Amino acid sequence: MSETNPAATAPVTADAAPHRYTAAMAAEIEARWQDFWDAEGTYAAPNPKGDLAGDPELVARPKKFIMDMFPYPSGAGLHVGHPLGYIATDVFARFQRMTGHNVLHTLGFDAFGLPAEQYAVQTGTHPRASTEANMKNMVSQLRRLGLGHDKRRSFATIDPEYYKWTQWIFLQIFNSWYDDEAKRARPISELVAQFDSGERAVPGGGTWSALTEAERADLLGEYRLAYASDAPVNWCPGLGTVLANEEVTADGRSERGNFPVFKSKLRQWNMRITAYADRLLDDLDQLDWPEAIKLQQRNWIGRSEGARVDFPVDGERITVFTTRPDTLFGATYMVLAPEHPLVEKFTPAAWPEGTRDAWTGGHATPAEAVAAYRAQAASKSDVERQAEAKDKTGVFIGAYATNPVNGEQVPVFVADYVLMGYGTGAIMAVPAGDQRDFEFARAFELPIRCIVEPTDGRGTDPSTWESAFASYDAKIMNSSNDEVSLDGLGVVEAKERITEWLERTGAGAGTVNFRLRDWLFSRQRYWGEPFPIVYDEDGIAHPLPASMLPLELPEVEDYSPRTFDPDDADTKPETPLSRNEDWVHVTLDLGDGRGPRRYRRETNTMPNWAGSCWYELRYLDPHNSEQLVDPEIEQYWMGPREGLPHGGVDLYVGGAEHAVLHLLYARFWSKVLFDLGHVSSAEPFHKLFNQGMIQAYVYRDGRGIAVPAAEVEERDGAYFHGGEKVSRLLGKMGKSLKNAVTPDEICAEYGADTLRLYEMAMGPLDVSRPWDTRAVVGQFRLLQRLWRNVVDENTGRLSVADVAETDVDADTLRALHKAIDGVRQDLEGMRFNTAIAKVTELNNHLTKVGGPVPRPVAERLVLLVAPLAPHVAEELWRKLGHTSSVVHEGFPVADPAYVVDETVTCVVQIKGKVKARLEVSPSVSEEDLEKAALADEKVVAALGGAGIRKVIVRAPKLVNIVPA
Ligand code: ANZ
Repeated sequence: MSETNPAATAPVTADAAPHRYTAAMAAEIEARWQDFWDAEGTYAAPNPKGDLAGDPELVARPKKFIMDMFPYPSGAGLHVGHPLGYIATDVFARFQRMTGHNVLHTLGFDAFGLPAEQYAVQTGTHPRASTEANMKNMVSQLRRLGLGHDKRRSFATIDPEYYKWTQWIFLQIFNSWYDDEAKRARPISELVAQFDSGERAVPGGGTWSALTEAERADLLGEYRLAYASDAPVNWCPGLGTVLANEEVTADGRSERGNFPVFKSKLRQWNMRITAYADRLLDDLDQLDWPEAIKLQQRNWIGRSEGARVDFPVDGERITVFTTRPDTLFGATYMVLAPEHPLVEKFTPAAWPEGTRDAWTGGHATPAEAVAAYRAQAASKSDVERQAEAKDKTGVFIGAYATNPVNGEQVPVFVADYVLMGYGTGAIMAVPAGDQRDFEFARAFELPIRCIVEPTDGRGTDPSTWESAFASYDAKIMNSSNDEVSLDGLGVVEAKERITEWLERTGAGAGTVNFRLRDWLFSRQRYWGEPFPIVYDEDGIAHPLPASMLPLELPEVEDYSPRTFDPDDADTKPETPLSRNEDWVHVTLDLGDGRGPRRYRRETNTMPNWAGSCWYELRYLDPHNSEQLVDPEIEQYWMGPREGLPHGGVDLYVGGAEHAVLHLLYARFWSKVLFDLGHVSSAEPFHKLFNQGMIQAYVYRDGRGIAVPAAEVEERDGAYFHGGEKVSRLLGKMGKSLKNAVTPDEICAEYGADTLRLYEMAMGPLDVSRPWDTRAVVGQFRLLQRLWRNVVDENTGRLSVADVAETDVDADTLRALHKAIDGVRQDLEGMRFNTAIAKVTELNNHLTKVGGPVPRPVAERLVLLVAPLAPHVAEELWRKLGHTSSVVHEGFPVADPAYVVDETVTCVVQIKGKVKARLEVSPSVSEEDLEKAALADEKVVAALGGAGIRKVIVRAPKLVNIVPA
């Protein structure tokens, strides 16, 4: 894609030939076929039953469910970067239709949530009005691209008929618990039955029937998969809402808006996603997803194996989580997170005898020291607290705990480097083995005991060390008591032995800890799904019966969020829905035998991720008002496939930024719905593909301000705007950087088929690529040549030679069948750029041969192009005399006789000198090529038995061997 493409300056419209393929002709053809497809319902995918039932012959075909991550209806509309994935799935879906599949492909809108709301607030319009206007605009932009969507299946998450079912799923989750033994969710009524019958003991003793209603509600709240809790949450005053961990960046700010986020105790709804941590982790292995995304999910779930150890304190105990129980003999103090609930309990009225000045922070009493330290910690983000480089701070709480392994009394501190949200919020500190503990111990003059023999020559006296010593390849020392000795063992064996001892003596147990936290599920927003929950006069939460769904969003005078000074951690959220008193306070008969009563509605709304947690299911059966989805229809599209325990969407394409948000949440909901018997697949998306980004050049003037890219001129490799030299850097495309190019502009100038080809030809789909408007014309010219190969530009009539395939020259047949074979494989493998290269090659071959193109060749050329440039393909197919749409034609099949295996020559060098030449397949793997080279007679002879130091392989053309 050269900037100085000579073709770029040639006119593309003004031309003598009256029937040449021009932008005007493309516009006419495209509009006509888009109307035709709509009128004919060409892309309707039939269901096996129900209101979308259809052609049984199509239903009987193998199915393909191909899906995009649906868009937010943003006010800015689409730029050319947005449809990259949509075009790719469309090409793939069209190819699948032509290879005999019943293809479900459609697109809805993810229309609740912050972006839509912020846009509404900025423009002073109601979110529904602005969201709907934005959707309308995007629908027409997308229609212009000729995407083959089954429009009957489209919807927006803000449609009450859709969010009715989002609310219904919430109720299923609320009304279930996770049975750790059965390893699945079960209805909460079954748990109640267990408590009631005595099969399961009521925690704290007593019987179920003796509990008050409030006590029962509290107890069940400990089990429900959706529950309200007072745990510290991420409070973002700048946005005026609480956020999930997944929405907080690595440096402790809001992913949206980049505001500070604080830990604050607020009663909020949560989803018990942690119950599914193991399954979310294990089932990843079965998914056809990019490894990078799987890795991100694995890291986010963060499974650590270790032990819980109890340290007694005054008849109570502090439980810690450690991944290194083998270092227990080196634990010389303990740390509680400042927010730890036991801190108050263990803090005595006065400093104990002999407390060092350095430990008190200069405060008169432990309570004062702790309160001051807590206030200081609350104003920091988790990341700031954990920063490696930072000076370690903390205060002694005035209490000592007993190290169970040696009976030693160890002081207990609060320090902010221990987080409440991980493990148990308490640690045993092993300064010799953990760098943070080491630094803290140095700062607070705490003992450091060498319990792992250093292997780096530093010696076993920690007073001479400059850092902790951490290694898994060392031997334990100084670690024995009367019952157990770890001395001389390696880390792995020592862990096993001490865990055994902990379990035997009841001092602890082996355990697995996860980094994953429960999903904070409420937001202080207007523009989201209302919770189907009401509270009675005692504050007990009751689910609405399904018959009361959807619970529609009420009108409020002011829907904007209440935001605060971004740095003021002491603020409290306010929900917009609470402003509508009439809606909040209601008299309802919930049908639970209690008759009509006064209730207060929940005024939080669900997070914007809720609607995207299950939308794939609604595409299947979009108008069902009786069920989430008909089981037979769900089974047809999503059911488990051969050899795999799950089914799911066959191809899901979207950006990599959703790795631990949407993609984790949607998997969790699928698993709950699966456990409760509503769906047949425990995974929503079988194959995931992340498309790259379309980047664009950003031009900045001397002050660093972006100037409109369209106005920049290039002269001798430099860039100028209004005479001033400007800098050029590759960046994101967008309005704010003044470099957005819209699909509308490109469609107007060249047509949608050209835009589609250009986007697909830019490079491999998963790689980011720079947009270059000047290069688009290259694909336009391809279509012009294609047109010219089939149609007489002067008369507009078909100009192919009506001959049989047997009369076609051998060269052309070879070119044709190689192209068919290659394009077929490329489209199946989603290598759209190389598929286009092969079509181009065939088309150029026909141009070069000259004369009318033989009909058997022209027809197949058109079919090859059809998935990529569907409008022009339809038009040419019609011109070729067919009366049916090209969409359901069979994709050409290559005749193997003409697809002779191509080979390339690989040079084998030894110490840089050519010793042999091999004929190999162009797609040979590096391993195979290395083997072939080393096995070659000439190479073996040249090596003369010498060993090999190194082999450098550059498949398919070069192998360089360096003998020992
Ligand atoms: C003793 C020890 C000795 C530790 C040693 C490490 C090295 P991962 O691997 O991430 O699971 N830890 C536990 N809970 C914590 C919390 N709430 N905040 C901060 N740190 C916490 O890390 C687990 C280790 O991190 C635990 O093992 C604990 O320190 C610390 F040579 O215990 B270890």
